[in-house]
Amino acid sequence: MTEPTELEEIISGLMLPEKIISPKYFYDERGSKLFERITRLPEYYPSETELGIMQDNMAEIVALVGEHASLIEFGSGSSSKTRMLLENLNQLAAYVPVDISRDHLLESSDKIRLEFPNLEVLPVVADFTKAFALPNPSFMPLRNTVYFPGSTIGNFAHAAAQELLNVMYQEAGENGALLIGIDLQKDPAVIERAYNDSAGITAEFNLNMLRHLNEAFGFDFDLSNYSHRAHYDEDEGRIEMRLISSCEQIVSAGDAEIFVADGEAILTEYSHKYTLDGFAEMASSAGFEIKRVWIDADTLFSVQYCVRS
Ligand code: AVJ
Repeated sequence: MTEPTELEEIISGLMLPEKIISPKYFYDERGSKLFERITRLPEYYPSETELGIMQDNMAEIVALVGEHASLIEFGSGSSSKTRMLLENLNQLAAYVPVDISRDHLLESSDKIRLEFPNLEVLPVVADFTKAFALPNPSFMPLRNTVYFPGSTIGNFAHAAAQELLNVMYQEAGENGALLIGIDLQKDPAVIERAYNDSAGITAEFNLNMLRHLNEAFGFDFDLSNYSHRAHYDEDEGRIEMRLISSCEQIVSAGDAEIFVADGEAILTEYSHKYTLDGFAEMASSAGFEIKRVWIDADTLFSVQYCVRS
């Protein structure tokens, strides 16, 4: 059996009784720029809060990671948190960013090389939801530290998040560790504001997904017929982002035609928020022991250091 193409996958998602498009399609060039703008919005607390936590606890983080570690980032590593870590960690054996999007990964790796000329940067093009082979740095690392900032794990439903932690455990290897950003459950109003910003950037980011599908896969979505909706489901502990159709319409790509009803929703993203216990349980099922949890004064966000137990 051959694997479905990306286009086939997108079309099957749109044929489901509850239409869905994967959040990975947010991030074309325009989408990545819009996300960067989101991270600077006053309402979008996660980015600034996580950066602050890292800043306030950097000495301890550096001591825990230790010398001659290999830092394996799940994602392409263009964030300011990554740069701050690289500036502070002592004698890293290597920095290994892992991302599926080759061009983006190699571009950001080149930037990191320019900024850190003494650092061995070894990008890996891979889908990090499945186990992948690690490169061999010139200096044998004393340990692998997997780095996964931004609470990006929140995009994954429970089973997939658990599986991702299992992969991280495997990649960390003997003696390895995990440094991860985890957004916390809190007043729903605070969370909903972060995904319904007053400048409308999150709405633009959400709608841009349709533009991306038009450009990359030949869909004919009319963006003016959809609007942004983000709702926090307190029982599930997650933000659910959708695009709502404002009329009855048909969208097509090649031979495929998809009927969209007036008021129908397309689910574009889950962003799970955790309790400390909830994340601890998942981490421990994967085989990690949580050594340290840093939290900001308003208990919005956490950065956690876990070791293989
Ligand atoms: C990049 C997945 C962590 O879930 O908060 C921001 C993406 N979506 N605003 C998040 C996002 C809407 C973000 N992550």
